[in-house]
Amino acid sequence: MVKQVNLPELGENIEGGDVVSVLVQVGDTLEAGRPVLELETDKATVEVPAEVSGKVTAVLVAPGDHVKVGQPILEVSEAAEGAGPEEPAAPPVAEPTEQTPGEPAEAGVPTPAAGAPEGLPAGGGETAERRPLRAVAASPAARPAVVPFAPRQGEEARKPIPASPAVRRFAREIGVDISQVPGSGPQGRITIEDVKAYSRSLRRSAAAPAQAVELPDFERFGPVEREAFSNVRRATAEHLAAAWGQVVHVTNHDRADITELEEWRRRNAARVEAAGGKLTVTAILLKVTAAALKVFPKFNASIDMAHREIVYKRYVNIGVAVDTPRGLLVPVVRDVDRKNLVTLAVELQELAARAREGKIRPEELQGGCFTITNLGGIGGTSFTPIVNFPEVAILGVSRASVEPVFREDGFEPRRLLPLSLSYDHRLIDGADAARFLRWVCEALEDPWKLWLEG
Ligand code: CAO
Repeated sequence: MVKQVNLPELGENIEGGDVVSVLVQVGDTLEAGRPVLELETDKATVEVPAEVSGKVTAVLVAPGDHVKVGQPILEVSEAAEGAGPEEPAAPPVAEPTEQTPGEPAEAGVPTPAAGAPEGLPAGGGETAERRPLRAVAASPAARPAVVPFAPRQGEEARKPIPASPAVRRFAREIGVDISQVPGSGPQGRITIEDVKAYSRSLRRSAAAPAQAVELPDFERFGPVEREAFSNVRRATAEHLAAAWGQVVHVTNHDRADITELEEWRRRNAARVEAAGGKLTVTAILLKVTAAALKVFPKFNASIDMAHREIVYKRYVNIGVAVDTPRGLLVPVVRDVDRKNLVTLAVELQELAARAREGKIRPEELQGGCFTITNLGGIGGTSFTPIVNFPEVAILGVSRASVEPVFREDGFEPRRLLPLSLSYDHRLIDGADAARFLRWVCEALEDPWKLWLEG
């Protein structure tokens, strides 16, 4: 029997993507789980696995096609044995019926990715099973651009949300946090129209900073070429524009004397290499920054403007910007405060390699509390990194160089590492930032500080 295979649910807030390559052809024998498509979504490029076993009788998509969740991609004549169940198409969003208000609050529902079309689930309907997907690239825009990310708290959280279950389900399906939606009905009751209007306003505010400004006719001055944005580039542009629009950016610069640390690094390089890692400045900075985040918890926080609250994270996950052929990716090293330097160096090397090879999973790009971006391997004396919103600070690292430094007995050649800390001035004062950055510098100069204070 020939079965139509539809594009399965790909994950939260993913509604479809562009086909990068088709990994099967007519006549191929499929096994459930084998990748059939490489699809570039606005979050990641993922390999879509087959959900059925059998023989491919038709390929319904080609590279460059835009495919939506639920759209047919293949036809397969099912194997008599061992065939897996077919993924159902994404259910259409039924027009919800109004019901009695008074359901408990639902918290922490992420907002939609910019550009999710209205009325379509932005991925992850409540009944859809999540499939394991292998991401082959992703952007920092894996985060929603405008994020009322914290749950309602205290008194607020105990108040019922005046919306019917169907309206709440609709909000959940399109990725809207119902607790943020202003209701226009009697006693503030939230209707389906309110959810749609709120979703539209989020998209507008997310897109606003990146909105098109009229350009001059460049061809008047000479020939030009145009190239369409990839999904990743579009999402990156939107995320950074939204971050730029939200965060009140200031950057502090400082320099750490890493002369002794550099000798220590070279002495210990072989040991870390034997464990499969590379003892680099970035790995060392992971360790030092994790300790600094414990000493200065405001840097390990987010701002919840909707509730006028600071959200302190009691975990330390640090993202590291990696330069890859598909663009900038920020994989996250988890629980950095609980790992030794050898483990961190191995993990960093492995994550960066997988990011470059396009093998990072979407969830590995989420959950960061703070970001390190090291351009020192390439060059530069300082820069002003953009805070990876909703984080509140990011550490930029430039190229270490040997310079004459005046010490007690005159000038000495010392290796100095330039550091640039950008932070959100809404939460962090300049003095806080200077102290944080100084602490990092002093810990690099005298690692015993980690024992004493870290
Ligand atoms: N100063 C001087 N040398 C540096 C350095 C620095 N700040 N940082 C790295 N290096 C050196 C390393 O020591 C290594 O040299 P050796 O091989 O002689 O030891 C070499 O540069 C390459 O280092 P690396 O890149 O392999 O290792 P890393 O762990 O320091 O960095 C990573 C890992 C992923 C951060 C880096 O490879 C990378 O991708 N950086 C770019 C990040 C980026 O694009 N940021 C911009 C984001 S904002 O648009």
